[in-house]
This record gives sequence, C-alpha cells and structure tokens, in this order.
Amino acid sequence: MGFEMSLSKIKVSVSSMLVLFVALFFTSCDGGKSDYNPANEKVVGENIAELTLPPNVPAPIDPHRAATKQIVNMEVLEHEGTMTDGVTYTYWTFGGSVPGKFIRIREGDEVEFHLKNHPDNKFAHNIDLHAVTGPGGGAASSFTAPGHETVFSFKALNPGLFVYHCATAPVGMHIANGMYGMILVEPKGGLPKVDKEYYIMQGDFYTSGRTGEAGHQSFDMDKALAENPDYVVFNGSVGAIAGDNSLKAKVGETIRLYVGNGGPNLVSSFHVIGEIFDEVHVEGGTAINKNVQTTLIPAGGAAIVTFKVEVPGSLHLVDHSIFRAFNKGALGSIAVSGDEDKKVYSGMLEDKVYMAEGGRSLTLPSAKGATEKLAGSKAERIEMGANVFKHLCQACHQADAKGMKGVFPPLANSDYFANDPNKAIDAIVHGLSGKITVNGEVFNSAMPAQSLSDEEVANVVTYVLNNFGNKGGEVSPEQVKKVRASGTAGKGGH
Ligand code: HEC
Ligand SMILES: [Cu+2]
Repeated sequence: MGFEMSLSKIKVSVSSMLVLFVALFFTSCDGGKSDYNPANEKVVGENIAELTLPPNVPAPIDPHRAATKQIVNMEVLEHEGTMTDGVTYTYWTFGGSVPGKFIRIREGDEVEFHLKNHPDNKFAHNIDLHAVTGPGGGAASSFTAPGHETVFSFKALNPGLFVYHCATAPVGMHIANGMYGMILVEPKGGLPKVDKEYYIMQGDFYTSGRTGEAGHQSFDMDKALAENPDYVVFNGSVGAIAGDNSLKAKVGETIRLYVGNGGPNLVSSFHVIGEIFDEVHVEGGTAINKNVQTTLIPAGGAAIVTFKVEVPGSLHLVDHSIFRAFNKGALGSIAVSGDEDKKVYSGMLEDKVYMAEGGRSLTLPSAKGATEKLAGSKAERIEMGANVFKHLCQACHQADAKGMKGVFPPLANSDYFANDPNKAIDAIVHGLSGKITVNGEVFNSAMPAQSLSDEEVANVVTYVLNNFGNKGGEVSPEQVKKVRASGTAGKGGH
C-alpha cells in the first residue's frame, strides 16, 4: 500500500515536471526575449521615416511591423530665432528647431541616415547619435560641409531613448547653439499605449549680454567655459512650452514625456510640480522606477516619464535647481482640462490672516547695491520700473496687474492710489495689511514690505502709474524717502 502510494506520487511529480518543461520550451520559442537578437533580425522593405518638430513625436510603431530600412532625411539649418521677448539668437539646428526633429524607429530597424547641410549655412556639421553602435555614433562618417549631403547607415541594436547631437569642433559651441535632439528606439513589440506623448529637451545657453538683455545676442565662450548660463530652457527658448504654448491634456489621460537634456553643461533635476511620475525609464533605458518625484537627467542623457493626470489645472515643468526655473527660463506647463475630483485634491478650504508673533515681515533682497544706476529721465524711470515690476510685483499682482480675485488687489486702474501715489509708496516700503477696498472689492490680506531702494520704489510706482490704465504721473526718490521716514507701519483701512 505504502509503496503504491509513493509510486503514484512520483508519477504526479514527473508529469508536472513535463508540463513545466513543455511550457518553458514554448515560451523560449515564442519570441522569448532571451533569444531575440536585433542584430540578426531580417530587414523587410524600406520607408521614409516621419520626423516631427518638438513638442510632437511621430505616431507609435505598429507592434507587428517587421524590422524595416528607415530612411532619415535630416537638414541642418542655421538661423536667427527668439530666445525671449526682445532677445534674438542665432540657433544652429537639426531640422529647423531646438531640439531637432524627433526620430522614432524600433530595434532591429536599419537606418539610412542622410545629413544635409543647407547651402546658406556657414559651418560644417556632423551627427553623433547615441543610438548608434559605431565610431563617433556616426560622427566619423557624417562630416558635412555647407551645400553637401552625406549618407551612412546603422542597425538599431538597443532599445531606449537616445540623444543625438553635433560633434564638430568646437563641439561645445555646436551643442550650445542648439544642435541636439532625440531618437527613440522602441523595443520589439512596442511601448504600452498611452493617451498623449510629448517631446521636451532642456538646454543651457550662453549669451554676450546678461539674462534678458535686449537685442541680438552672440554665443559667449567664457561663460560657457565657466558653465554659467544666462538661459536654461525647455525646447530652445523661454516660454516654448508655457502660456499659450502649454502642452495639453485631459483629466484621466496618461501622459508620456520623452525628456532629454542637450546640455552642453548642466544636468537637469526634472520635476513636474503637482504630479508624481508613476513610471520613469531611468536614463532612457529599460529599467523602470516607480513613484518618482524628481528624476536626474544628465547632459547628453534622457528619461521617459509617464503619469496619469487626475485633476484639472496647470502642471509646471521645471528643472528643480530652481533659480534656473524662475530666473533663467526652465519652466514649462501642461494645461489639464476636465472635472475636479475633490477626493484627490480639495482646493483651498480656508484662508485666514496669520500674523506671526512680533509681526516680522518678509523682505526680499534688494537687487542693487551702492553702485545703483539712477534714472536720467521719466522714460528711463518707467523702463527701469518695468524691470522691478516683472521681478517682484507680478508674482502676486499678476503680469497684467489685474490681481487675483479675493487675494491680490489690482494695480490696474486702481482707485486705491489714483489720487494719492503716496499710498502706493507706503504699501511698498512699509507693507500693507488689513481690510482695504479697491475698485469696490474688499481685500483683507497682507503685503510684505518690499526691500527696495528709494530709486527702485520711485521707478516701479512711476511705471505702474503710467501703465495698466492708470492716470500717469511721476514719483521721485525724494518723495519715497519722505514717505519712508513718515513710518506709518503698514495698516489698511485707509
Ligand atoms: C507677496 C505678494 C505681493 C507682492 C510681491 C507685492 N504685493 Fe502689493 N499687495 C499685496 C497684497 C496681498 C495687497 C493687499 C493688502 C491688504 O489686503 O491689505 C497688496 C496691495 C498693494 C497696493 C494697494 C492696493 C492696490 O491694489 O492699489 C499697491 C499699490 C501695491 N500692492 C503695489 C505693489 C507693488 C508696486 C509691488 C512691487 C514692488 C507689490 N505690490 C508687490 C501683495 C503683494
Ligand atoms: Cu554642428
């Protein structure tokens, strides 16, 4: 009896092992990843690759499409573009944009790369694609003089998101002028489906004038060597993916961002304010990290980030080395439309005045020191005041000076100081809190005293008086000095 029982047990285990072996055999034959070698995959037919301008990416590759010969036509263009309002720069580009046109292929594809250097260009260029296995990533075979076209080909052996860039000497200068972009090599079988895909690349720029200095700016080699950029931006210029150019999404959608960093110098602490990355293909490779707040993207590197948007609003994309975001341009946004979900995010439930014991007010460092430049005319005062407004006041009172309902009163057409500019001066130098009425609307909040010189206060008040539908006029530094000395520590209810 005992013997029979153990015999039947053996039978059972042998047959289950057989099943296991058979299963293993089939999975390894059935396109099992371990056996697949893209180097050996047969290439079927040819196709002219669709390239897209940022922030767009070509459509996903049909997961059933065979490895194909992909013909990539990339034209280098050197042309003037806008860095930010009033500032132009001569960009060198792959395909006309910074970053250059996006290339999308799959592993196993053979790429026949045509690099065309426009006859009007002044410089020779080449291309190093990090997706290439071969000398210089293609650079050794693609040096192209203006008015020439070179051709080389490569087989995509590794899936991932890869940077490409120019590698012609001086390499740093070619990259600093915008010569970078990305190529996505999809794994065989493709990436999971998502609702929206976008293409973003950070880059640092070095201009002869300081940040914001108007006019045409040329490349500054000394600043580039010191790694001290005037601009750090997404997609080639300040505001390229912000404001009216914001990326769009709807509540409930899953978004995939192909994010790269062209450098030439800085690494990016890429972060989306108000979101958590559900998944990150770390460094653009195959490994996936989950639930990430900020992902580091090296110069010449990339990441694929995916997240679902649950609530409406503006999601701000930043390099979390935060001065770059708010002072040098590394700020973009995704405008998410759709219905609120109060379970996920309540919105503000309460806003009460809070005065710390001792009533110390926040102060911001004055931009200028003893060597302050004085305005020589009213026009100059207004111009200099515009700068103070932009860097200080508009954060609260908004760029159009219309304020924010119930929170920040309008400076536009404000009846609060219309007949007495001293009230505006008083608010700035002493701060202002308590109940005030502006244009018939009640505000009960607090404005901290602003740490500005008499000159700067005169400038910004004069600027405000002569803009936004206000009555005009001019305020002098002497007048500010008097109001400051009067010392009416900011109380509202005027
Ligand atoms: C941190 C946010 C903040 C900043 C920065 C700020 N303000 Fe204000 N400001 C306020 C708030 C809040 C009030 C209303 C205070 C109250 O309710 O008593 C106010 C009130 C005022 C008023 C009086 C009300 C009106 O609308 O006419 C003036 C004038 C004014 N601010 C000018 C400025 C100027 C000029 C600057 C830049 C130099 C500036 N503020 C910077 C928050 C700010
Ligand atoms: Cu180049």
